This record gives sequence, structure tokens and C-alpha cells, in this order.
Amino acid sequence: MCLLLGPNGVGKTLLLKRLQNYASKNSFTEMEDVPATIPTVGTNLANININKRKELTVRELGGTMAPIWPSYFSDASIIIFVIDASNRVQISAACIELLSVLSAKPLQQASVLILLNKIDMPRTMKLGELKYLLRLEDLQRTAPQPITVLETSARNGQGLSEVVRWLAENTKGSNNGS
Ligand SMILES: Nc1nc2c(ncn2[C@@H]2O[C@H](COP(=O)(O)OP(=O)(O)OP(=O)(O)O)[C@@H](O)[C@H]2O)c(=O)[nH]1
Ligand SMILES: [Mg+2]
Repeated sequence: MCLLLGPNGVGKTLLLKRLQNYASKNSFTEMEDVPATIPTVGTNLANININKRKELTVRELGGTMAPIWPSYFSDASIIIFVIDASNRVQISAACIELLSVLSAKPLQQASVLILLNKIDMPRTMKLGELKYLLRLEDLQRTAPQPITVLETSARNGQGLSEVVRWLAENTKGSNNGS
């Protein structure tokens, strides 16, 4: 089971829709019609076909549910934490949420993917600035989990095939990889 976490409006639901559609097309392109999303109240559950042999269950937890995220931690082996690279106001709150996820006991064995999303927006923070603000290099050195960082746009598809590749590497084989 994979948990999809991150503050409000960072693009978790759009990413989930993109990953669900990926299996049928095997590529990501600029979206002509961006499917409308509404803030997730509760959770969103989806099965994603990563490739012919691997399927992964992904559960999005809405940003407003952050206080109860921990009740879903125990069956998660993969964490995708999404950050909005265009939202300077939200970045410190995102950082605090990320730290509490990384330090949660049930998640010490999980694999962690941090997505710096919305890189298609004008005035996004640069990778170097985000790494500095989130102290990503410190985290990668000291967190118990292996942490991978990717830049993505759920809107135009940039970086999403790397996400699928990472999921393939980090999902156990068989029908319903952890
Ligand atoms: N420009 C741009 N917009 C995006 C991107 N990803 C998501 N959005 C938009 O951001 C808004 C919020 O996206 P959601 O996917 O609903 O965000 P969420 O993280 O699920 O939010 P909660 O469910 O409230 O926690 C929507 O209008 C999306 O179309 C992106 O990569 N680039
Ligand atoms: Mg959502």
C-alpha cells in the first residue's frame, strides 16, 4: 500500500488520476482537459497498474486530514509526499508535515518519494531553494528511510514517467505489491 500525502491543493488527486490513466496509454502528455478536482475530504483509493506484473494500491489522504494521517500509517510501505513548488506560503507547513511523517514509528521501513510538483507554474521555487528550505540534504542523510526527490508537473506530465519508474522499483512483484 502506498500513501499519497502532502498539504492542501498540492496536486495529489490530479497525480492519482494521471497515474490511473497511465496504464492505458503508457505515456504522459500535456493535458488538453485538466480533470477538475475538488479538495479531498477523507481519502481517495485507487489501484494503479505500474506495469504488466505490478499493481499498487494508492491511498490519497486529503491535506485537511493531516491530523489523522497517522491512523493510516501502519499498512504503508511506500510514501509519496507532494509539495507545491509554486507555493511559498505553504512551504514551511509542508516541511513540518514532512518531518512528522519521516519520524513516524510505523513508517521507519517505508520508501519515500518527495515530489516537487507544479514546476510548470511561472515563479516556482528553484530546486536549490527548495532543497535549502526543506533541508532535503540533511533529511536524506539522517532520515531512516531512503528518500528520492523528483520534480513533477501533474498538469503537463513532466517527471511522471520517472515517478512510475520509481514505483516499479519500489513495489514488490505479484498482484498487489505491498
Ligand atoms: N499548474 C499546475 N496545477 C496543478 C498541478 N497539479 C495539480 N494542479 C492543480 O492544483 C489544484 C489542486 O489539485 P488537487 O489534485 O485537487 O490537490 P490535492 O493535493 O489533492 O488537494 P487536497 O485533496 O485538498 O489535499 C487543481 O486545480 C489542480 O488542477 C501541476 O502540476 N501544475
Ligand atoms: Mg485531493
